[in-house]
Amino acid sequence: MKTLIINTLALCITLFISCGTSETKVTEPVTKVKPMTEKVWEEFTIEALGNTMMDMKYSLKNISVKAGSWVRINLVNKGLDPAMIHNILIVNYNKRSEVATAAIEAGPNLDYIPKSKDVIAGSKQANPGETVTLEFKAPAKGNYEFFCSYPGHSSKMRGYFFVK
Ligand SMILES: [Cu+2]
Repeated sequence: MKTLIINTLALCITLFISCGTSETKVTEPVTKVKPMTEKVWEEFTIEALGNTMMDMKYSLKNISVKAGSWVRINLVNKGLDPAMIHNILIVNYNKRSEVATAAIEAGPNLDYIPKSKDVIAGSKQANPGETVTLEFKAPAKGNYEFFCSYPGHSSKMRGYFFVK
């Protein structure tokens, strides 16, 4: 019995040592992996203003970012009326109306973000007083549009997004 215990102990020690050795071998290539390049962020804060379908608007009309950057948009809903629910979608140029129509079908469960190749990015909905943040990698150089896809808002709440 004693021999068995000693043998087991010896085995454990052997395993421990061999494990230790193989571990150092494994870690070596990991240290050679290049560190990830830092993301360059361009940050914007857009206020959603107004309390009626007539006067609602974004505080920004144009957004311009550098190609290759990451974009962070903070959408601050300054509305007080419970009907003032907003989001923000970035879409391909000239596709605003088309995406706005598809957004109604997508509905609130999808935050009015239709599954479409013309949608670059879309935020969650912000209720009055709330802020939502949208983060995405800037698409290829070119002109894009942004708008609120909450039903009935797309013609009043919109602007242009440029990647330069
Ligand atoms: Cu809206």
